[in-house]
Amino acid sequence: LKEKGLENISKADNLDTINQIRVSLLGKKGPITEVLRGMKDLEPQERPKVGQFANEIRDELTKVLAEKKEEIELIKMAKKLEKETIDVTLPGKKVQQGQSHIITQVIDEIEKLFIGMGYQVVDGPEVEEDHYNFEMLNLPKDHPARDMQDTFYITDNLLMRTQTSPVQARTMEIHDFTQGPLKMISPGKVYRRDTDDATHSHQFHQIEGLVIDKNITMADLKGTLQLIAQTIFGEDREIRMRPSYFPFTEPSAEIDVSCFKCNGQGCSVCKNTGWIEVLGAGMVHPNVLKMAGVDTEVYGGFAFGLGPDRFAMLKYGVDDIRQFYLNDVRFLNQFSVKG
Ligand code: FA5
Repeated sequence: LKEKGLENISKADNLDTINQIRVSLLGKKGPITEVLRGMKDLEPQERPKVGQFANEIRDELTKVLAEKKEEIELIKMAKKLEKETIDVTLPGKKVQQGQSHIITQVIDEIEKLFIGMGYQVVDGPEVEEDHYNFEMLNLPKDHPARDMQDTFYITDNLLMRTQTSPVQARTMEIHDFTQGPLKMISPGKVYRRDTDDATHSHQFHQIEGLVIDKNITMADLKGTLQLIAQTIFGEDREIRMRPSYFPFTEPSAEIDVSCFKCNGQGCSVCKNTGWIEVLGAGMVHPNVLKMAGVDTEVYGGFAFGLGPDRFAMLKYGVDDIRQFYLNDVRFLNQFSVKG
């Protein structure tokens, strides 16, 4: 029985067979249990011998079964590991990398230019008080020019800022002129109840610029604006200054840039004029200076507000502003930052 059992065990190659052998040899109905159970029918002097012999066989078979079981489990594990080997020569999956948005790139470029000229970059709230968005900018309640910028109101006195100009008022109010002139830019999002079309969005960006010092003239403003246009668009793009009106500047001007590939013939973005308006500017109105507590006998300055969305359209030949807000990566990936 033992020899036969050991032979069967050594031939077994899976756990099911091992289990079957264990049950058939050592189970309740197996031969060894039967021998042990039949001891009571033996002569008393034979019982210890038979008992010891049966126990020895049972212990040995139990031990060999356990060893074989372990061996089979090890082989099984080795086979599994072999199957799961990683093929290091397979090409990996490429992780999609993000990049800064085309408008952020334009804003960064303009910021860099102004930081280089000693301007500070100031942040302001997007949910703004009527007081700073309009009143401090020479636009009292009921002023007709408020209609120039259709406003999203939150309450009577709170609104989504329609322009970055309130940051001018906030900064002027706290600037200590004994420490030197004020030179700042302020980039950020602005909101208007404009109907979306190829050149208008209800949420867009502006960069405000403000310089307050002694002896500032319109020539300083013009030179600064020319520098911006040349830096962003290159030498070959034309700019023109048109007289305009803003309640917070006097005199005021609007600046147009010649359109991409329009060659003066006109194109869709420029509504067949060959030009697109990219910024408003002017000499800071004395009322604005006075309201912020600036001494108009000593100080004056210029201000401008430019639209980076329009700048990006012109720089890259994008013919619809809505492209910037669709978050289509096929579009955005075309403007990856180089270097
Ligand atoms: C202003 O918002 C003035 N605060 C600018 C200013 C600042 C003038 C300081 C004088 C002194 P305006 O509404 O023209 O002006 O907007 C300025 C620029 O924002 C425009 O030239 C244009 O480039 C951009 N812009 C205006 N409306 C939209 C719009 N709906 N979508 C995209 N860009 C716009």
